[in-house]
Amino acid sequence: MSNRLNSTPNDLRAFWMPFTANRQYKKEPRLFVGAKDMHYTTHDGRQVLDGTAGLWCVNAGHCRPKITEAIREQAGELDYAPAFQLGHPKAFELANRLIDLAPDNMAHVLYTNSGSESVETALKVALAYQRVKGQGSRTRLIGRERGYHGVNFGGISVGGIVSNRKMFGTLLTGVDHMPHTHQPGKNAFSKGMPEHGGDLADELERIVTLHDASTIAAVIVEPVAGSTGVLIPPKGYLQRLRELCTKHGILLIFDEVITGFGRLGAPFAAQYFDVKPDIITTAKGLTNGVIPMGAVFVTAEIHDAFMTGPEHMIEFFHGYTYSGNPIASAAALGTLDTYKEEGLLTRAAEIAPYWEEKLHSLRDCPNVIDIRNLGLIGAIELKPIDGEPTKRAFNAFLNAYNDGLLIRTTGDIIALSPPLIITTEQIDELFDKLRKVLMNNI
Ligand code: PXG
Ligand code: PLP
Repeated sequence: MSNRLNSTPNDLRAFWMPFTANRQYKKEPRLFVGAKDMHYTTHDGRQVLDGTAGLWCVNAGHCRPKITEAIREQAGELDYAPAFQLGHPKAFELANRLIDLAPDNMAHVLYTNSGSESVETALKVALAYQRVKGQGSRTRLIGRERGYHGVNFGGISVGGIVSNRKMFGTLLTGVDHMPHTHQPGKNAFSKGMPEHGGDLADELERIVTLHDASTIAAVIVEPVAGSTGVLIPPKGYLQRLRELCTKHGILLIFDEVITGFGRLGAPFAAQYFDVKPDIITTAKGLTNGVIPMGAVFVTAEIHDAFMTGPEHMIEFFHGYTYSGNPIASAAALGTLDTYKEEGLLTRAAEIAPYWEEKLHSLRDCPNVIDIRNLGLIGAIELKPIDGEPTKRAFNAFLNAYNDGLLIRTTGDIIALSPPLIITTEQIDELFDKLRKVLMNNI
């Protein structure tokens, strides 16, 4: 018998789904067939309130007309233009718009197609920069435990999520990790930034002592760790990391794939925390999640270091077929217009106090062992069921979905990150639904 599946259009077997319990899913599939603003429509015709902005990316809400129209128009005008040695106007226009929004030390943009590619690009820029500066011995990359930097080899090497690493061999060599900042014993139920743990940044000093600064190219961290289950940086932590990187000539990379484009109430976390990294990685909210695209921002100092040698020579041997793709660029411009017209890149700052109050009101629900928040991000950590880790949160996810609410779970942590257009009434609805789920013996 052939190994080929006898496929009909609605046969679910051929698609090996990403980060999914495939067998469970295919027994009890959940499909979205439509979306508008704060809601998805399911295949069985129900409305689901989007508590997660898709996967942290649909910051302006779903099917927004400016974005849809920009894509439609671009597809009819210029579908594709080669990315190497050629260009098209919207990629340049977008880069300028992004630099206007970015922290004021950022001067140039490299395009990618995802957060994972943004991370690979940033790590390569950092290594190559040290080399063009005559510091070729700086080859080490420092990440952090529980960090998520996408799924490609560089990203999982500097990342610190064990299940994303352990199956894939020895990864990149010359990588070290700082400790994560999660200290539930001291910081449980903190509102906003935790008091304890700022000194954990000094672990970088220990790593520098171990390897010597002359071997270290860059440190990469998420300003707020998202994927691992939302870890908010302790007070003073990011400032201290910046000081140590500057002192030792190490580049600081902020991975802002989740925090970028308004999630905290400023365009970027670097601005929210008032800490200036040397490189910023973005994706997701750049196009409202609608078309795959990422962008890496770098300082003038980094860019200019490459601009040497004969002018006909390529300065940086890196790029993707789809870097700055016309339709993605148009989608990003439509997205930035939408953010601007509706003040969405600062809206989280206005609504965060209400969000925080409602989120922390779930503290009395059974099995809740921690609640964390910043901007329009929230997390509820549940006590695992004995011998069945992740099951309680997964049950919560299924029950919430059936009750018309989309939440995201990692391990036994529920993560919330709604579109930035959420109203206070919808925040009430979200937490009423979630309370019901948590009270219901999951
Ligand atoms: N860096 C960070 C900080 C991320 O959060 C990536 C890189 C990779 O982006 P791409 O576009 O390659 O997926 C991410 C992505 C979750 C979740 O539920 C988080 C991500 C992706 C999917 C789900 O926490 N983060
Ligand atoms: N694999 C092959 C065989 C290719 O020719 C290319 C690009 O030309 C790639 C991978 C990389 O693809 P992309 O530029 O879309 O990342």
